[in-house]
Amino acid sequence: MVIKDLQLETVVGVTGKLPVNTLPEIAFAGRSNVGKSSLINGLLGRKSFARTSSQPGKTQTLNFYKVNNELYFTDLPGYGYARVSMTLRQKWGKVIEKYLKTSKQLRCIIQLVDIRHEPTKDDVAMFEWINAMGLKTFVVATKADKISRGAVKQQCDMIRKCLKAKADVKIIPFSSVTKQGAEDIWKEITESLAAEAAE
Ligand SMILES: Nc1nc2c(ncn2[C@@H]2O[C@H](COP(=O)(O)OP(=O)(O)OP(=O)(O)O)[C@@H](O)[C@H]2O)c(=O)[nH]1
Ligand SMILES: [Mg+2]
Repeated sequence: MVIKDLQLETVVGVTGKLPVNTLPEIAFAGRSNVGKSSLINGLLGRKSFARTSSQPGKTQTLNFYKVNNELYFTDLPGYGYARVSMTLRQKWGKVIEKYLKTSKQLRCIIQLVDIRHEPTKDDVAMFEWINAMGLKTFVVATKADKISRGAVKQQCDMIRKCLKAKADVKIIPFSSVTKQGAEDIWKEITESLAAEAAE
């Protein structure tokens, strides 16, 4: 997709009101520091449009990025960030859950996991929840530049097994450094938008 227009349109905090959008939404879920904001930048061909940080917990709001007046990317706060107080974590969890449950425009949730490690308990729980809700999903294994090329397939197989992802769920390795995987991810996004339009 050629990116002509980009806007951070809505920012929702823990007590904020969720927007009622008319364009389709694609959400990015994953634990803190896994690379959600970096993936968004990679897909949009921008260096630092979505704010990233080496410190976990950078994204503390739901950010709706409007792309070409065609769709939204929803950048979600990361889960599993221990240094945020329990109360705040619970509040975030509630806002995220409310969004994923009530958005009428959500077409797909991209589940991010770190390609180097076994998915955490939170990753598994999130993935199970997405599937139980019947939402369309696929997995992006981030930071692929940090392992050898030969290890990529092996790690993706390990991730599939841990998440108990069915054979038709894609697991796409991605690197925000080399941008490997960006095209395949865009293809999945475009397909999930087209699937809805055809219904
Ligand atoms: N080498 C490498 N580093 C990456 C990659 N993706 C993200 N990072 C680094 O990982 C750190 C966290 O990235 P973010 O994109 O801010 O992660 P996030 O999931 O948005 O984190 P929160 O907003 O805290 O939930 C940053 O230092 C990034 O530069 C990647 O593909 N390769
Ligand atoms: Mg972020």
